[in-house]
Amino acid sequence: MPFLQAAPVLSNQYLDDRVLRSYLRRVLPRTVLGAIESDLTDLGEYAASAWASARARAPADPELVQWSVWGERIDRIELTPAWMAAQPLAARHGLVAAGHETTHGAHARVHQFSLVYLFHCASEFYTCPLAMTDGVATALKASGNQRLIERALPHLLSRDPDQFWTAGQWMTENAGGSDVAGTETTAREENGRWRLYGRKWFVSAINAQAALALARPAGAPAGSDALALFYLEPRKPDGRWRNIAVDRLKDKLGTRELPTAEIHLNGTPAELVGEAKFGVRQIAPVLNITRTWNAVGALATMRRCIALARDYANRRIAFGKPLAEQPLFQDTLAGMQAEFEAAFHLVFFVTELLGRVQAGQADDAQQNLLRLLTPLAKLWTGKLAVAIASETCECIGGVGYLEDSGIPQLLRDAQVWPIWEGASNVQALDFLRALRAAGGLQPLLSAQRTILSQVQAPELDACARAAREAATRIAEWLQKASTGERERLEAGGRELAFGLARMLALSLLARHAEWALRAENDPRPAAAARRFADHGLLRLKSDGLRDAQMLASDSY
Ligand code: MFK
Repeated sequence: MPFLQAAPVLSNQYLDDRVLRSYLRRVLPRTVLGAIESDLTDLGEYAASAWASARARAPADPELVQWSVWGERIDRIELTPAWMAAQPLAARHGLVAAGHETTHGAHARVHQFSLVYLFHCASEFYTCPLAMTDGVATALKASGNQRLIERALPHLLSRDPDQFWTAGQWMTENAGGSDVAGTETTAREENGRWRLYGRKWFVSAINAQAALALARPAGAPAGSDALALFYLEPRKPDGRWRNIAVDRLKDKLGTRELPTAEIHLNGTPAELVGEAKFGVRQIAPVLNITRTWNAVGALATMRRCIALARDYANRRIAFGKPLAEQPLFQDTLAGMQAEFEAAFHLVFFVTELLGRVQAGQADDAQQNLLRLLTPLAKLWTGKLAVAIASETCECIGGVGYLEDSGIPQLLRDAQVWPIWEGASNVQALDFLRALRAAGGLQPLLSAQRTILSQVQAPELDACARAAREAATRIAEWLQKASTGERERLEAGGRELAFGLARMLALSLLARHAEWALRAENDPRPAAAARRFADHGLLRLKSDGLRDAQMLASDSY
């Protein structure tokens, strides 16, 4: 018998998830958990079977068919099998709808994002158009535009696959993805109707039935305030494009199942969402919702990677025993688990806040907290997912580097989390923007005090101390940085954001660990908190602005 390696296998991804199940038991009333648990179990089963079936077939990319055999320009996009399966599944399970339904009150977002977390990897990034659909529904509600609300929301929030629409967010142009002030797409009013002309450079949800797009009304001045937000439906009822040419699909490092297109708008009819300016402000709700999806998707990547590495470690024998029994491997896995577990509690805390804000149950401090934490969660989890996916490749060794093991795809896909929806530095700058609006760290620090007041167990003493010390150091750093040159604060923005995210994540994990010790007699969250605290929370720069300028401009 030749030597064979055993492939990692996934079991039901809900039933097998200690972190998610324990968290839901703490935060959800028993009746709510009872009502949603069979749905979560179904998606957990789907996640496991989708992983197995994807291993059994050749990978497929979507294809753009630009011309019919008869010479007509059709720009048809052929989707992958996983995407064809995802559309009805997403509608039936209410992947978007659950976040907006009132059945479970302020718990709507925890419910929805538990579904998203379980579905993401199996969906092969169908969660991308779903995220934007959620964002567009949220922005339309905020706009108060009754006509568009009545037109689009019954579709965007439908659980009926025949009625369900997805929606896109068309912002990025050649001139820039981060700095949208350079938007060149023009809106012209022709015979009482707005039409859009220009080129959108990264259109992720090209198969969506609706979209929000930024454009500059003809004659409006330069700059971002003059941009307006438009709603459009890209296709006619017969499926033909409304004056849109799909130039090509992007050839991407990862997320290859997701058809991301370059398009030209050649007079596409559109409708103003609000006033004919301040479009960035109007599209901001989309950004905040999709950044939350991003953080949950990054968590899903981490969880998938760790589940595979752990299963593999139980099967793989080296040096006479399973990897899972070898101290250094155990330590490696423990480090990944601790980081993931802390990130999990931060991200799901954000979903709790979002649910409360949406249900009208949040005070000003909680609203500020949500605004501050959304970019922090997106920034930290995006980077962490890449690190954990990379470590997973290494855990699985040479086979983890082989395409058909499915592991390299996790790493390539993970690399998108820190890039799209605003790269890490954009999140850091957005955090500084939100910090200015909130008037400082107070909402964050007082939330942390409340959370840590619930941590009493001696096993968690060191964690609570580390979190408090980090808060003090951050406040001192910020005080100093805020009194100096503006560049100094900006240059330190990324590390400030990481530090705050890790500090609050440790506090939240410790609070959950306290509960798990008492309510579930489970010492594992406390072990995760101790390990996470050991990793360290802060890498604040002392005064590196001049050094950074020198190093950044380095040449021979
Ligand atoms: C599971 C799957 C998940 C996700 C799938 C997603 C697929 C995504 C494909 C994409 O990547 S789509 C493109 C994503 N693009 C971005 O995220 C853009 C990144 N750039 C930024 O976020 C910039 O910060 C921004 C474009 C917003 C800068 O614009 P401006 O106009 O130069 O900024 P300014 O003047 O500071 O802000 C204008 C207004 O918007 C201000 O309001 P006021 O006028 O009332 O003062 C800001 O406060 C407000 N604003 C900006 N960002 C905000 C915000 N308000 C709330 N939340 C925010 N995040």
